[in-house]
Amino acid sequence: MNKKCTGCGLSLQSEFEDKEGFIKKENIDKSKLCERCFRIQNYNEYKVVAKTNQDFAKIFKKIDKSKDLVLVLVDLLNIGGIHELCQYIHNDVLLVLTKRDLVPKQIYEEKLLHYFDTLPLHVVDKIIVSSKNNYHLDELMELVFEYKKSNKVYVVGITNAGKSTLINKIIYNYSNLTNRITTSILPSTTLDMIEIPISDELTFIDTPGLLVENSIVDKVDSETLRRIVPKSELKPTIFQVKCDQIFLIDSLVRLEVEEDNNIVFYLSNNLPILRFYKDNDKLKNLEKKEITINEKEDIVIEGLGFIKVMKKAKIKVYTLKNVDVYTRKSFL
Ligand SMILES: Nc1nc2c(ncn2[C@@H]2O[C@H](COP(=O)(O)OP(=O)(O)OP(=O)(O)O)[C@@H](O)[C@H]2O)c(=O)[nH]1
Ligand SMILES: [Mg+2]
Repeated sequence: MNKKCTGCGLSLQSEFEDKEGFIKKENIDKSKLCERCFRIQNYNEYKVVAKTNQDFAKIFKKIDKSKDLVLVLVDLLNIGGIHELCQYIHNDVLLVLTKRDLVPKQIYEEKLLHYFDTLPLHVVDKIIVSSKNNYHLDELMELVFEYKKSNKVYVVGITNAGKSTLINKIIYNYSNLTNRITTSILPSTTLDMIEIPISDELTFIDTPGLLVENSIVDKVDSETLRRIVPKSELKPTIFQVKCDQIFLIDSLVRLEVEEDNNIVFYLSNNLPILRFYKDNDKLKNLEKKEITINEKEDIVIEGLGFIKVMKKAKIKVYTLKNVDVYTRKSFL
């Protein structure tokens, strides 16, 4: 059998129920989706698949051998992992910064675009889009036609960057196709390449996303994940810190700030932030990291969000085991 699931790209099979691509024998003629995609699309029920980046490296090699244009998608609120992705891509790249609707409106787009100037990629052009709001999608299509060298255009990125959502919007806006690629808030939704022929001149190819190691997203249950993933424009929360203070983010992070400072939290609006003026033991059982941060840098908690700190400081961050915490030049 060589029929592929139109949701995740895997070959369909009806022999092994616990393996990927499974579909019941009686459904094979009438359905285009494997059971996992059917359940995500219809019931929002997700079965986690254990993938590694080695599984995907083979797929990326195929892109590298081609001369086709590649759209590299970067989720503006989750830019971790992008440097790892760069090592796989040596084609011409159209850099597409996604999920504009989640970033505060007043942020200058030029500044956002500028931040990615030094990526080790052959970037022919850059654009900021929102698939959710149809923002700049016509402009994106114009750029694709301007720069494509063949009929094939690959869409790559870190898992959850929004690749499949973007292609679904393109299918809806610019083609007569009716299929829908599976999308979800969980990592590794797309599992193999999926070719989407938009017209005779243009086929988009969706690809599985690269996994970011040590991200919080694969260390929490699905209910917590729903709170972590931002759904609406981020409302930054600003705190003026005077002497020792403790901040708790949901049940996921404890932050100890010891000197006067101003700090801004960029997190999903659904994550509660509590401030304490007196010492307590809450969330002290989490893994502690001592971070030295310079002025106008961010502390990134991989997969959760980031915290902008205005003055040089030493800050203690407690969070889940094996979640990366690091500093970077301030982004927003
Ligand atoms: N607010 C907002 N959410 C978006 C946008 N694009 C995608 N998303 C959400 O981001 C999550 C991931 O989207 P997908 O399209 O499945 O991401 P992907 O890059 O295909 O992920 P993998 O297949 O796992 O590599 C989903 O919950 C989408 O609804 C956008 O423009 N705005
Ligand atoms: Mg996908």
